[in-house]
Amino acid sequence: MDHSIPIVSALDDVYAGNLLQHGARYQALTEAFIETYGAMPDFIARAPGRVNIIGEHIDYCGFPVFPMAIVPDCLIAVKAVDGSSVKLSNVNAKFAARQFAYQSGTIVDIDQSVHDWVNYFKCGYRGALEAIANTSSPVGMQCLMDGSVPISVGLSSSSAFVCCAVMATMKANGKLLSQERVVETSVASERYIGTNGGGMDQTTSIMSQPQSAAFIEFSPMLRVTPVRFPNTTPPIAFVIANTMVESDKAVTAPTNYNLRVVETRIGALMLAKHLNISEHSACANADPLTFKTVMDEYFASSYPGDRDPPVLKWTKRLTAILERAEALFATHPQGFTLDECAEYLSISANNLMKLVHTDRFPVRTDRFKLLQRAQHAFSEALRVVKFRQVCESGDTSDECFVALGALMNQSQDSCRDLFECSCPELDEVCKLARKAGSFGSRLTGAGWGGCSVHLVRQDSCDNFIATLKQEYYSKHFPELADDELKNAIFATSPSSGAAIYAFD
Ligand code: NG1
Ligand code: MG
Repeated sequence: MDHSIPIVSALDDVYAGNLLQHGARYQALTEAFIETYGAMPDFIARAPGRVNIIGEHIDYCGFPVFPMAIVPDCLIAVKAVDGSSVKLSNVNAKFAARQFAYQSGTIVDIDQSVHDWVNYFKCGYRGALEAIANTSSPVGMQCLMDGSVPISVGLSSSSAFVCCAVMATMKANGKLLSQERVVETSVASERYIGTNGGGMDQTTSIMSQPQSAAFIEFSPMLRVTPVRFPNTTPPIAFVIANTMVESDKAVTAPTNYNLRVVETRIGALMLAKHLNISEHSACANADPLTFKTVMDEYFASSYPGDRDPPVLKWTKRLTAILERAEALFATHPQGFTLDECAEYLSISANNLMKLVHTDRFPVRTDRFKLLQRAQHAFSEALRVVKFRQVCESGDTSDECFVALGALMNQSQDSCRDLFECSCPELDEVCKLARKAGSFGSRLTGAGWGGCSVHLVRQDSCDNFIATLKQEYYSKHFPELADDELKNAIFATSPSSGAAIYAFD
């Protein structure tokens, strides 16, 4: 059953608990819109950023993840006008105004080689028009954006922007589709930028419920289960700390993000062959084969664990399939060359690259480290289901901090040692954070820089932040101004998902 995007005319539906600070922001955006375009906007589309608590680099493997939406978000004030040109301005003067016209046929072309901020809007605009099948006469749009998600730091500023552009374009054309359709459109749209992303960020931005994290399953179909953190005393708090190391996924994709996607895809193909999973059923649908699909196919016939409670079933399956993956990949601990993979699969190297979409997302490497990537993916999936189990166990003792924190620390070790998507600054921040009282510290988002997330007791948040400012920021970035520091390290709690704010 599909869910609809909330249309609200009161902000407390969107910012439970953070109302005051945001009322002023909407007021300022509306006034700036009138100044820019000489009229009131029809509506303001809102899509939040997200922090991934645990479950890294496994959404594109088809495994469940555990992120939560955060208060920082992307706002786009919109007025539909005659004609078919789109005007896009930004309250942040750093992003110069842009204008483009709808071109019948291609709708709008996106030059991936130019890293221009308008490309993210164009992705959403194009995806939305394709989704509502209105590529004949879209309305003209006057847009003004205000983004408060720090950019390229792993908090999904890019996905918040694309989701917001999708909703804005659909709403302006009078066809705002369901949450599920907006997610599907946004995931496909963001790939026009050139990164072969999974669906975690867009799903979290669009489908999060207030005061809850989201247990997101992608396969066999998209399913979001709101999960509240254990009601401990004092409450659990999360602090986000940006290493200030820029990691623009769109730029480093061929040796980082997109390469990891290809390694897990090739791993899934080889594992399927190793387990004699028939090509036909495993690759039934057009989507590339994932580790999750291989695992489901492998146990589809008969498996004793079927009637076990969820975590026990997951544990049995993931442990069993990881053993088989290790048996297969341990022959090449230094990694496999493309030819070795193609030979194992009895297909040409060219066909293999096509099968894993490197024609659209080129990668650069001479070895695919399949053993390490599989070990991370399967073990991370198990940590996610265990994390949810602790949250839903009903236990509200201090033990929750320790159990949840330990899973986050294990995730960081696996990201650093097996998936190799950490960096020295992230490792340093996590070490300092644990010394400063964090129960669990790990990178969040794609990694290779960007943000980290820390599980702390709410009553020690301020001391924790002060210690990290002392131990990390004042040492490495003494020139950071106070307002930049406010954006670099901050406490956060689950925010609600996307909404359309319609002036009553
Ligand atoms: P960030 O770092 O927020 O761009 C990326 C992917 C996610 C997921 C994480 C790693 C996109 C749009 N986002 O997030 O799908 O794979 O890395 O867990 O590609
Ligand atoms: Mg992103």
